Amino acid sequence: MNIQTQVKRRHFLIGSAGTMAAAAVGGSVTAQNATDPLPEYVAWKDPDDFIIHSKQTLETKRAVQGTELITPSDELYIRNNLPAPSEDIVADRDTWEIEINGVANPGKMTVGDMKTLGVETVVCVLQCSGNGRAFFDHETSGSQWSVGAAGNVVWTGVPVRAVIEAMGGADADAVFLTGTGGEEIPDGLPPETIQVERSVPKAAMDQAILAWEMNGEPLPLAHGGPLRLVIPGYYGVNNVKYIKRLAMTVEESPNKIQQTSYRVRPVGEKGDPSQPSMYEMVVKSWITGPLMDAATGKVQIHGVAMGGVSGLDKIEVSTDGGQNWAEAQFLGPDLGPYAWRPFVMITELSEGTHMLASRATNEAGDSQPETFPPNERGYGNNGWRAHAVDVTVS
Ligand SMILES: Nc1nc2c(c(=O)[nH]1)N[C@H]1C(S)=C(S)[C@@H](COP(=O)(O)O)O[C@H]1N2
Ligand SMILES: [Mo]
Repeated sequence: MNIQTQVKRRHFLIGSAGTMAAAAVGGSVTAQNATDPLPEYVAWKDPDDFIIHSKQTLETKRAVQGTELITPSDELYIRNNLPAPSEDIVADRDTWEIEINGVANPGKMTVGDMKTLGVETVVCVLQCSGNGRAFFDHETSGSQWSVGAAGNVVWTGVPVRAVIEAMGGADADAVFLTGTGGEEIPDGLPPETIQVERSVPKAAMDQAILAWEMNGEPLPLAHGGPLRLVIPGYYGVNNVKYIKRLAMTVEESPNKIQQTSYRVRPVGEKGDPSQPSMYEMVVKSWITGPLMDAATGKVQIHGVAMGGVSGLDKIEVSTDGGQNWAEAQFLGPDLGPYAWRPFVMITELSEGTHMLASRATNEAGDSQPETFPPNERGYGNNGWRAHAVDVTVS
């Protein structure tokens, strides 16, 4: 049996339990067979590139990530808490209007207006808070992501600070930058229970942009077009898609997704606002090949590494389950502190089973721990052991 069968089997077991639990509470998760066509809004993606957890949850396959410097848009994972809005909202992109509050001159601004204020390009990892959740031993509700709820993306848009300045500057007492998603909330449901609205510390304004372009093309609806808030270095959920309101606020959003969801707490405890919110990402890496059996002799071990909110210092690889480590090489250019870097190491593997692991260290001096402590929702896993792969060489 090769590693892929083992991993799949484990994920299948955990995954089906998770899906059933989610369906039981929310009723909104629809199990999807891999043979079903992809839903309309993501029909331009290739189902073979993904593990399809649900219509709103597509995970990029580990092998597909390979040594890609930039994740092509059609390979990027998808995570929607609510059904995506209609394609109509990207029909005339420059007329998309967002409301801006918590500034000296509150009002509305269109994407067309924003394009005259300034433009920046930033490369950053987009990663779901639950990426790596499937590797925890305890039972977690939520999508059983392994490594594929992450990609490295080129975003282009206007710096948030330019927009805030154009509106006369932020209110002096503002503490947070709050973005609201443009999904329609079904009648009868209190918006605060399901609306995607996230608040991040206002210091994130230093790097935040409102993006209309992804990987050099107009931002696809599925990834938040016509306009998306991008907070480089912050977990996926803070990167609000189809943003319709941006506000400098004194308080965090009262919505569930801010108050009690995405909170790190011990296993068995409920979420509450006193617990840490999923904001800044941490140093992390994983091997993307080989994942299956290999032949004896020389092999190329490769993967991807990210520093979180700091650049990468080094990446090490172990072929013996973490007893010995050797430095691997980064491949291609360094695209900044928020981007990931592919890495490779060419080595010789003898006959037998080898546990291949990778461990990244960032410029701040943080290294991946051997094991990341379990937490109720399975957020933030960057333990190197859980991300290792067993490869049998014969
Ligand atoms: N408006 C809106 N923004 C959203 C979401 C959403 O459901 N609605 N999901 C969030 C979560 S949890 C993640 S991980 C990322 C996923 O982005 P992607 O689908 O472009 O990969 O978007 C975030 N922004
Ligand atoms: Mo997410």
